[in-house]
Amino acid sequence: MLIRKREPWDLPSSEITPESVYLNRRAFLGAMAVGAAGTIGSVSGVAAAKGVRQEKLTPYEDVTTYNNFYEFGQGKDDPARNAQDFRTEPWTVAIEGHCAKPGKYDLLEFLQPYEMEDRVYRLRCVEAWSMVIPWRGFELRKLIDRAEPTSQAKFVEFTTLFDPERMPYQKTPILDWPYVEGLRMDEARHRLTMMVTGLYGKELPNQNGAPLRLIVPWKYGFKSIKSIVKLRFVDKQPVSTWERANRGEYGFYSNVNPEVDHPRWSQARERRIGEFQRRPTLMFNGYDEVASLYAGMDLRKNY
Ligand SMILES: Nc1nc2c(c(=O)[nH]1)N[C@H]1C(S)=C(S)[C@@H](COP(=O)(O)O)O[C@H]1N2
Ligand SMILES: [Mo]
Repeated sequence: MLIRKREPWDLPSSEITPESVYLNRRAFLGAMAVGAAGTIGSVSGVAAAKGVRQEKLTPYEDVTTYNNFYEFGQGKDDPARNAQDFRTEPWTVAIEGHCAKPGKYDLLEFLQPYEMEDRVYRLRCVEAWSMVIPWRGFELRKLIDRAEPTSQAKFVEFTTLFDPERMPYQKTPILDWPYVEGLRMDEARHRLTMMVTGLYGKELPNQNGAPLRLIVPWKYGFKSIKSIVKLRFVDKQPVSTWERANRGEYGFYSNVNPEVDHPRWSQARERRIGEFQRRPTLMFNGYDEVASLYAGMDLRKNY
């Protein structure tokens, strides 16, 4: 049996509290969008999971009703409403590019080799709000190892489903579809980087990126691409959707760096969803252990 040191972000399933599971179940029964605001007060007692410095979990109802997912609209409450009927079956995931084991898999077959774990990570949006969420998934590096990338693979490019019939705002030009993101190979292989299939111990709700998304906790939320259908090993730095939309505002690295303001607002502080007082934003969103990935890089230029 593998005995592993308990990390600050680990959340044994037994510690996903009864309150959160209860809320979760109720949400799945349809109380999700309507009336959510009225119950925020009652969930403030959700026990803080060990880790992420003992911070309180963001209530399930906030996590699933305050979203960014432009394929389903630009308003924070649009995804919860507009993604309700999004079909995630069948779902295929393609592994392409510079690797020894490319392939195209049905989702279940694709996930089969991986044991899921629950981890509490902060998610910090470039819009200066943040949440603390128990994600369920596996380390991306395990997937990368299985694909056996060649020495030409310097970056991983991720692509969201393109299907305007299923993702209605892809019929509009608000972004250059499909949504694309990328990580440098060492960022992708960092043990904090997760492929995610669930939250609060349950399947990923559609509005949070079902059935498969990325979570990179030290970067701004937009790097955590949703509803992924393709991973591609490439030799050149991918051009991400947000860079393409506005190069002056969104760079490739997009590390949380409170010292670099967004051109239109400060990044020094953030509002934790469900709270009123702003808190200072931490470098790398508090995940100091990734600092070595950027040693020698100017993180003001490589924003
Ligand atoms: N495909 C896709 N992925 C996406 C987005 C999007 O619009 N489309 N929005 C991003 C942004 S800006 C954020 S902050 C997070 C939000 O994740 P959440 O809704 O689960 O909190 O998803 C990211 N992933
Ligand atoms: Mo975001």
